[in-house]
Amino acid sequence: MKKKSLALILCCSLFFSFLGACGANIGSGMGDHATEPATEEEKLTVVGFSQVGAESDWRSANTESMKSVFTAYNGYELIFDDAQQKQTNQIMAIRNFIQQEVDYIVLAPVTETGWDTVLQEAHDAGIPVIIVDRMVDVSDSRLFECWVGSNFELEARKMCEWLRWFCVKHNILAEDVYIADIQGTIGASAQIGRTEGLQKAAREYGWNIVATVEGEFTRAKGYEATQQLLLKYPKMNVVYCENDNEAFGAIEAIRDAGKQVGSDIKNGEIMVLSFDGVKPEALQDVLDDSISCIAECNPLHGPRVEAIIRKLQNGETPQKYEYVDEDVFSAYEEIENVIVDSKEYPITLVTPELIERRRAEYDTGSYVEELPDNVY
Ligand code: GZL
Ligand code: ZN
Repeated sequence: MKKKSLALILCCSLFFSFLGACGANIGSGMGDHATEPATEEEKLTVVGFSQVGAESDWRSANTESMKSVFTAYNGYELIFDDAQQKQTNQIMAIRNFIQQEVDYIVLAPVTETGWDTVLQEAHDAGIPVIIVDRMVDVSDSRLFECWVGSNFELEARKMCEWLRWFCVKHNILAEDVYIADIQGTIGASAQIGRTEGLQKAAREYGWNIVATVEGEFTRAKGYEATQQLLLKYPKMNVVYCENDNEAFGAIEAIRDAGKQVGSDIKNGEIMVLSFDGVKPEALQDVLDDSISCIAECNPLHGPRVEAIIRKLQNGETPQKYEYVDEDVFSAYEEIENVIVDSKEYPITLVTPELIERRRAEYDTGSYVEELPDNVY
């Protein structure tokens, strides 16, 4: 008997120690012991992204670029928040990210000011913050790791150089140019830079700015603003829209008022200028001479932000400010480039082939920029 019971005890203890070794929950009266912690490579990097809203095609493409990169397949968990263009919602989202102890916070700030307090909270929580698109105006730039975005005033200066050359080539005198500026969201870096660039060029070249009105980067406001401008300023012959969605609204309002949209301002057409160039439809408008020139604003920040996070994870120091590459689109082959601060920027001629290529990229969501290799 003794031998048998001894053998039984021995094989039971062997059996239980075997179970314990493979982590099975053997109800040892110690309560459920934790499941195995995710091994290093399985642990996803959690990124909290506070996005401005969904006011424009640009914004949707920017969101798409981030979502297409920060996937579980790539080792990320993305917590996405749409702030409906309200800073209070963005501040709330950042505080939620801090509570959830995310690994990184990405902020696309709706306007430049009002971020010091909440970015200090993220800093104190030891969560790195990356700013994308517009700039934040904070007292201490250590409150964010880096920024990825556009040089908005440069976009405007390229646009205004194009307009200047267009006038030269078509013998249009500066005093015969009457421009209305339909601004983007007031206080957004894109609005500040695009408005400033136009103001400086108008002063330098002698153009008349008949009005500067708010357009909030939306089609509806672009339509509404243009309707009023047409009534108040019959001499207006250039509508400077600070993004494509405003331009789409302006084009519709000009046509609804029975006027002609186009670059032939000497013969009564009203020229529309715009920024972004994201959707194929915007480039089609350029080909149709409904929009005379678009200064591209590149929304593809996803791959660049991901490259920054990987550098931070590797203990490297990414460059503080990273400007994305941007084009200028026009249908006028007689203007091949513009010069700003003695640097030459080529003008990309819009053709049906370019539009088809852009449509294919856009429709298949492969609208992901090929990064210059210096970014990785
Ligand atoms: C520019 C971005 C602007 C776009 C608009 O980087 O902030 O906001 O030009 C968007 O289309 O709404
Ligand atoms: Zn011409």
